[in-house]
Amino acid sequence: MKLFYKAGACSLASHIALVESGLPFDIEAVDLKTKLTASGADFTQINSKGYVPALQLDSGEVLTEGPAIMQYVADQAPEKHLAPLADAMARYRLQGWLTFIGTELHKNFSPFFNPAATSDWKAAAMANLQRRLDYVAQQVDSTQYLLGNEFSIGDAYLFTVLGWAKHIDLDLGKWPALVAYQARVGARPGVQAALKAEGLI
Ligand SMILES: N[C@@H](CCC(=O)N[C@@H](CS)C(=O)NCC(=O)O)C(=O)O
Repeated sequence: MKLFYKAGACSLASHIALVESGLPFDIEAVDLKTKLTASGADFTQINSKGYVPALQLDSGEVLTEGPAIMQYVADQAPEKHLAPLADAMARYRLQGWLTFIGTELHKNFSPFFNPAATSDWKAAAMANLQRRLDYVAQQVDSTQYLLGNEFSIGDAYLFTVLGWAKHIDLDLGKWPALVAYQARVGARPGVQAALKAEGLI
């Protein structure tokens, strides 16, 4: 398998999932401006949506959308418990988290990385982020990870988006539970390995 990624972008969550799965994989960086991969390939021929992450399977098939990629990876290594089994209630809770992180957090960070975003749009997104992070902080205050005491791909995704706060005017210090959570997830060897491979530490 090969993961197409950009350092520190949402593809980091899929990267963490791959490392935590213990499965063999390669990574290749993508320049999102030129849409060229590190080896010079036209990324739009790999993912016509032009964004990361994209996971090329050994069959040549390409899977896109972070939550789908992460669930695929988790299901290839069930012994690692990166996602509850497909028919368990906890799997639907995980999908709830992946949707929440994707739509309520990730996409409210997006205007801060979009040069065309207006200040009104950014202000509305920041207000949404503050409200949603209040909720997330309450949730992780009493448990180690999103689903309880076991790390899951939901944590890979939440950790990744929380990492963007330092690039915008969003001080996570307001939520000690989030700071503690970030440190807890960030200390995992698999997370450290993915950060290192992307040149982030
Ligand atoms: N819905 C997609 C969103 C992916 C996405 O937002 N990727 C960003 C990086 S975090 C990107 O590659 N943006 C560049 C672009 O859209 O051209 C997913 O969840 O995988």
